[in-house]
Amino acid sequence: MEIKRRDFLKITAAAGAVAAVGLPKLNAFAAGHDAKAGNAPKGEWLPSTCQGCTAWCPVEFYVQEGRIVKVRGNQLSKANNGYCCPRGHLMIQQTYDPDRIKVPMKRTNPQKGKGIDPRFVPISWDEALDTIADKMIELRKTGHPEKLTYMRGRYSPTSTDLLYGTLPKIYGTGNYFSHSAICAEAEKMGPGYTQGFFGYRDYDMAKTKCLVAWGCDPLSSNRQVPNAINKLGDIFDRGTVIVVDPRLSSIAAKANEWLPIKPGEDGALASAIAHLLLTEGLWSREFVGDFKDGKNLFKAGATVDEAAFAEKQTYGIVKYWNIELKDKTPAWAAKKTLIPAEQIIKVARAMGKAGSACAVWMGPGVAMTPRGTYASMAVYALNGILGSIETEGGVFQSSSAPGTKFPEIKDIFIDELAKKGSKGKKLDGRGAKDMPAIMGGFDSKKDKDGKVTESAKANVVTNAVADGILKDPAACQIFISTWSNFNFSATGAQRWDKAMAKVPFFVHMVTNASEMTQFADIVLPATFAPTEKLSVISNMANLHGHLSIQQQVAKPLWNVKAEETEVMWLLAEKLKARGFANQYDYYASFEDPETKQKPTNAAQFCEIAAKISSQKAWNGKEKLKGDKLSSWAEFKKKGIYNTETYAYKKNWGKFKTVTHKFEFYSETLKKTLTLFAAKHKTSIDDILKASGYEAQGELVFVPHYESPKRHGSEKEYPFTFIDHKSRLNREGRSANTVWYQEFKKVDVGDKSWDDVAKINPLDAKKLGIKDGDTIRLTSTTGSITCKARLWEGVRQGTVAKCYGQGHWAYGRVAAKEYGKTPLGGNNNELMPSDFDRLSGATARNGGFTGVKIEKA
Ligand SMILES: Nc1nc2c(c(=O)[nH]1)N[C@H]1C(S)=C(S)[C@@H](COP(=O)(O)OP(=O)(O)OC[C@H]3O[C@@H](n4cnc5c(=O)[nH]c(N)nc54)[C@H](O)[C@@H]3O)O[C@H]1N2
Ligand SMILES: Nc1nc2c(c(=O)[nH]1)N[C@H]1C(S)=C(S)[C@@H](COP(=O)(O)OP(=O)(O)OC[C@H]3O[C@@H](n4cnc5c(=O)[nH]c(N)nc54)[C@H](O)[C@@H]3O)O[C@H]1N2
Ligand code: SF4
Ligand SMILES: [Mo]
Repeated sequence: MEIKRRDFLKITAAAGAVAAVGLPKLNAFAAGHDAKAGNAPKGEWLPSTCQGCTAWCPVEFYVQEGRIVKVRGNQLSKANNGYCCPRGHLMIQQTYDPDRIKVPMKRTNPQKGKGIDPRFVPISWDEALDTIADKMIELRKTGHPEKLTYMRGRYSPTSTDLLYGTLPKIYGTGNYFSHSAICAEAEKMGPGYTQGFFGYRDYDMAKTKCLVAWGCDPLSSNRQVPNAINKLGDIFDRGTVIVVDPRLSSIAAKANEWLPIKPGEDGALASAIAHLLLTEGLWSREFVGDFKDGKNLFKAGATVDEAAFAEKQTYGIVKYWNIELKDKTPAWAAKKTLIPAEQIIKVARAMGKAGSACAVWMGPGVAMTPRGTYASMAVYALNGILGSIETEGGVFQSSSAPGTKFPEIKDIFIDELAKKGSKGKKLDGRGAKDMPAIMGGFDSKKDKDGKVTESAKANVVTNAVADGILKDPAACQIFISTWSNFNFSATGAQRWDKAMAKVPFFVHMVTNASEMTQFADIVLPATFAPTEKLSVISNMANLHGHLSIQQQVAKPLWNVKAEETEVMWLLAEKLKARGFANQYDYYASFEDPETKQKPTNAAQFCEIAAKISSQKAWNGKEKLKGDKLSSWAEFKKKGIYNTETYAYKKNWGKFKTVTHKFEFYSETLKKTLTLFAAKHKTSIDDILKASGYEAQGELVFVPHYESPKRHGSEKEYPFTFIDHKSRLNREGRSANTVWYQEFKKVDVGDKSWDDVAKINPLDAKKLGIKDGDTIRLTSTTGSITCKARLWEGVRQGTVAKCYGQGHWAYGRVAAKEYGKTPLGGNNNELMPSDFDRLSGATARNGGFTGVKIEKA
């Protein structure tokens, strides 16, 4: 007898209900004090926001007698339907981590380097901020404020403006950098240069008939795990789940079709699927249009006359066919991708059948690769061909929540020195001929006389800052960084160890003394954002945008402060006392939207800032179609404002591209590159070549296949390295909790309390390696040691390893020996620093790292 999956679940659920009679209700906590639980103290659920990953989930903490004991999703959230993911629970251990930085500290060992004891000693907040202010004033006196560098790692989307958006501008440095280029910027190139939307997408999972998870695992990571876990099951009932990933991920293990692609060959697969969708007539007539006489002229190998096709919401489908797709058959792609042609055809047909209810969910595995811009465009373009842009079951631009910006930083707050300092060349080398970093397209500015100046945007190149410092150490005299750990999180991590050792004065504002902190001169203990910091977080999922409060849910045990608000206010006071009042004067000009009062201390400033940024959601003055809230107090109590549901086809006819269409032939990229090449007085082809791409001529402007790049010869480094996120990684921040270590085995193929490289058993046999052996992985950049895990979830010739372990600092749990010996090995010491140069993003995926494996 065959029981359908759904029926099976119904049967087991019914059986479960019987068995559960007499047991405590699963939601016992929700009721608060439960008589049956004995003398359990009364508690309450308090809302805040998790920032363990970029889902930024609205959550609630159950607090008993001032202690956090449990976590769940905010019951009012439409993004996560009241659930949090497994990582959400780790927040309790992160809050109460005994290895947290408890007070400000200063370094007493002038020597800096990996493994060198900083000999930190405790100091007061006053002494710490006095020291920083003195150094900052001293540097300004030399006339070179641009020698101060600020880098943010993770941040709050609103209060970051009070540090990242304010301090550099008023103090006078153009050297401020976000971590975003080591995050997922290349992913934005696909939707950006086709649809004019340089951002992360949302998905109508409740209606999707075919989900293609391509280079990501929405059940374990990516940007809306609770919603993905919640909705995936039903997609199987409606249609097909297809996964393109060289490694057997959680979602691949559940999928109807798993395509274990050869790393870095995603562009080939995308082009072949597009080829098949066109030759078999499976494109969207409503979105793309049709041949004028209704006859499909897309025949393999044959060029098509552009005049024969009438497009609707798109631009350049025939050019795309002629320039890239006509010869990219499934048989051609099968050789590149090692996916059988039959399977390519089968999945392309399933996608075509679902049509505009097929969502291609593209992730970093496609894009965060050398030359990733074009793979990102190629995979994303499938949504255009299928017409699943903003349709039922399709792919969406982010729904924005109604935030309010802080008051403008007027000219009176920016002195001449600051103006001069902000203008200089940036340490990250963005905009050089071989580093276009044009994520975002081009800018168009009109001056007073109506004259328009256009220029290509220059985006951040986070990982090149280390190179900038190494090239010219004198250019960085003061380095301030928050919520970051680039010595661990950035590829070619060894460069950061060298660079940070050269910085004469480094201030780190973090919760734990991780790898980067080992180089600090002053350490400032930061609030653990989700449980101790007041801010407002905005995001979207499940076709809703939201504003979610982040607040202190229990009194912090240690002397911690919020970096973007409290610390900035206190620092501004110190600078004012030294005769530089601009930052203070700017902050002091803020006004409480309810009481109209101006801040007079750090706590007031912090609260006023949160009120300003969230006011539209609760002031009753705006006509909003989402939740109804009537005061700041109500917003704080409920913790969330949800917008109305995102409307279908909202941007059809007005995409932010040059043509306002979905561009298969990107006039937007052409224009941006034309502006960029003109600035360098050279040709577009020359720029592409200098930046390491293969395309020349017209191919540059269409999504297309570029072959994968590899560091290390196949002979010396025969294995291709696959990096992926852990289901329990809260970015780089959870490895010092025992729950992370204890439950590490939830990563398919991994082991608890250990760090493993997953090797195909046939390869292991050839190498004479057994399961559990200690092995050494070596690349052109470095070596790491970990355990071997024999696992059939990777192809022969590849080796997969989770990112997250390998800490040599951070705390007693994360490191084998704090400050000295890592637990396992850090993938970023193996992966060389390389880029997708058109976006400036760091490469991590696409199998660009060749490694050799030896018994250690
Ligand atoms: N190999 C590999 N490398 C990766 C990735 C990968 O998948 N593989 N992922 C990349 C991605 S997508 C990203 S976004 C980056 C992230 O990398 P980074 O931006 O460097 O951030 P984290 O490593 O998460 O930051 C850790 C630091 O934050 C501090 N910290 C923890 N919680 C808080 C807090 O609430 N407030 C403050 N102020 N500090 C806190 C800790 O002390 C620690 O020093 O890593 C990237 N690196
Ligand atoms: N659990 C967890 N979730 C997170 C985070 C976290 O730290 N932990 N961080 C958040 C952040 S900051 C970000 S930026 C997002 C985005 O990040 P995610 O979407 O979580 O992506 P990664 O795991 O970095 O992407 C790598 C994926 O691509 C696969 N891959 C590697 N090489 C290739 C290839 O050549 N082709 C294909 N098709 N696939 C390949 C890997 O096996 C892996 O599944 O995730 C967020 N979600
Ligand atoms: S870790 Fe991410 S998905 Fe999980 S609860 Fe936190 S924000 Fe949500
Ligand atoms: Mo990220």
